[in-house]
Amino acid sequence: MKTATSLRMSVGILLGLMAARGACFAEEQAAAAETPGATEAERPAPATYYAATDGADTNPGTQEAPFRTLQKAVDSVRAGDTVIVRGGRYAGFRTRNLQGAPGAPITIRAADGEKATLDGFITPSKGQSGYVIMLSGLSAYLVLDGLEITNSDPKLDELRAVELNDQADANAMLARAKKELTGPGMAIRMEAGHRSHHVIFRNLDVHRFARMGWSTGDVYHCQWLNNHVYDLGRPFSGYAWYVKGEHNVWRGNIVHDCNYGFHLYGNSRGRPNPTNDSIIENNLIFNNGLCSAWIHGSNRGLRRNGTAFYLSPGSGNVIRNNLLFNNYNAMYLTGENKIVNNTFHQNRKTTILSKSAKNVIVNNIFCSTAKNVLPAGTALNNNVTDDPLFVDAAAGDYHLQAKSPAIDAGVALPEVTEDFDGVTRPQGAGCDAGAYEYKPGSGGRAAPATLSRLLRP
Ligand SMILES: [Ca+2]
Repeated sequence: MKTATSLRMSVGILLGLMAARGACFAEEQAAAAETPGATEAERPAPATYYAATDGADTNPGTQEAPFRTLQKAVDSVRAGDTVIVRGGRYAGFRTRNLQGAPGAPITIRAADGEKATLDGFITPSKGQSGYVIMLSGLSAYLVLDGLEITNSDPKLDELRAVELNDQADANAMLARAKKELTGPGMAIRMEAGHRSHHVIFRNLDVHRFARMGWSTGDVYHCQWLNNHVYDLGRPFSGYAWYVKGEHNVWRGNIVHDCNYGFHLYGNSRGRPNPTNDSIIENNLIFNNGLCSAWIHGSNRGLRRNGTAFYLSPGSGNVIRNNLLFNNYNAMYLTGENKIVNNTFHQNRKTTILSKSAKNVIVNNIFCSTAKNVLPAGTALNNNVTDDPLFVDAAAGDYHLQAKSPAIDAGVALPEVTEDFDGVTRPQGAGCDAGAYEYKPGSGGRAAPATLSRLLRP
């Protein structure tokens, strides 16, 4: 473990974290140069606009006289403003160069306790490349919070239900899908080539798309927090996240029943902009890798495998305290990353498939019939492969029983100071393997409530 490589990586990651928490970056300076308008001192007081299904776009957008569309609301905002979306169904929106400012983000959120749904099927678009939300140009300092984003196109159910026995069936169904699906295939797109940054997506419920959740070009210092993302990538091959860039964070997301879950990519053929120096932590990642009929370039076929977490190319990423279970392939990696204190359970084909010996794989639980496929020389230490004695995996409770062999089986890592629940590591004689640290005498800690609910038969 204490190799020169891992120490060098630790320093690199710490530097990355420090950079992520700093205030001044080249891309922000570039963004500031592009951002027209007022300085902080000159900026008017932040406004709050409302959208409601009984509103009108001729209204002023106040709580008493709300807008009808999110498009009108988004077209009205400036840095620091908030849009509150009342309960009900809405069409999506498009923006260009929508930018808040440091300390004055533009926030678009659901009203407290109300279910606000952006449904792509309200304004259907031809072809599966459409999206419910399009963030064109350079987007910066935005927050999207608490919204449901989906596509209620009933054709999706019909096409997904077509029985596929061979290539000819798949081709015929895909040909129909291209013609007959009219809702957009993606939830959110951030336009490539603009280095968008500081966009936060949190508490969103993104589901039921034929292709993707998010599709972006390179983005920086963006965060995905506590989103529920599911039912994506069928019948076309697709992803919950198709994202690249640096210093991004995924934390606390629940990702399931997708073809691919995370697809963190980079440009091919040695060009720049891989996925670097990002943090992926405390996510629940399960039932991904579903079979999807697919079209990829000129190739057509039945895609029988998918990967829950795909990262290539990219280095300096820390993947910690995640639970990955019942996926087809759990994880694919190249580059030089840290995969530490994750719990892998009942993944089916491969657990970690790595194309690089420089990935550091430490303190994980591997409890699967699936195997790791790793190059010789990979730093593979302090992982637990014996039955880890989970409290109740079937109910989503991956805490450790008192006699678990994972207890104190790990090594102390500077990147992992807490567990999935936020409990300080280590407890007892040393760090545990897996996403949860056993805390003697703490009584039972419950499984994540949403996970328990989802797994309940
Ligand atoms: Ca311990």
